Amino acid sequence: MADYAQMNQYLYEGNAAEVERMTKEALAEGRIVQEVLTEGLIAGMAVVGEDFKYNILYVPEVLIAARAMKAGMAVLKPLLAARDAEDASNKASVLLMGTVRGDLHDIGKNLVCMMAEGAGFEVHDIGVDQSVEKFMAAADKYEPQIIGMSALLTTTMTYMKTVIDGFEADGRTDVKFAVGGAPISQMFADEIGADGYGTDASSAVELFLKFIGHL
Ligand code: B1M
Repeated sequence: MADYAQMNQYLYEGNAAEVERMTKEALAEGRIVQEVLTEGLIAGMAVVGEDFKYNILYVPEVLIAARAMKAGMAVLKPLLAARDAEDASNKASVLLMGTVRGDLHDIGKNLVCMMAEGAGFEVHDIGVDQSVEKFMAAADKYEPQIIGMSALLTTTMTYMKTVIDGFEADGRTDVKFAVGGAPISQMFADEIGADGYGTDASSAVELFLKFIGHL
């Protein structure tokens, strides 16, 4: 039987091999992918976040825990990305995703990307620490209908407005902006003129589907 408490503990300790093994084991015994993700991985990372906040853990330990989380996510990725793959009707919809300038957090963004792929979107992930110029250059290249931005720091979340304003000043109003990340709220999204806010990866995908008129 899947022991999520033990899996959380391995993630906390940064034991990537055990997290990977237990993720595979949970799937092999028929646990649903969303449950393994939420209870096995995200719950473990929440404890890391708490202890990081109170200086019980420091950056190196958190980085190692993040590596363990990514090892588990790599096992789930094909399943998340394949879930609704038969719904090819979203295939024409292009999503550009990035974490904004000054911010190196990418785990949540990567999850949003995986689940959007699973919903049939063509996803272009430009990575972390992305400036408005980089978002614009990528938008020129991929012509997205939706741009998703992620920020995990209160010091970087304001840069989302810089990106939205930059596109507007350039007359590019044909794209929808979605924002998300731990410090983001609906109120903040409204304040900066974003078209929508996703509290987690599933609600982000629901929002993307609404943008393209599929919900
Ligand atoms: Co950082 N960090 N970190 N960190 N880190 C936080 C964010 C923090 C809350 C920790 C804490 O104090 N409790 C705190 C921010 C405080 C604040 O701003 N008020 C913090 C800090 C301070 C820092 C540094 C400044 C620490 C330092 O150097 N002194 C530094 C900054 C570096 C930088 O970015 N310039 C730093 C560094 C790091 C690491 C590199 C060590 C590592 C990142 C590794 C990586 O991402 N590759 C790290 C980590 C892992 C965290 C915590 C512990 C976990 C984040 C995470 O991956 N969560 C985090 C604490 C926390 O969030 N509780 C913390 C799991 C992930 C699945 O959730 O990212 O929230 P999340 O994504 C969710 C939703 O938010 C949403 O969907 C996802 C899935 O459900 N979502 C979207 C995300 N993007 C979305 C986009 C959407 C829609 C939904 O639409 C487009």
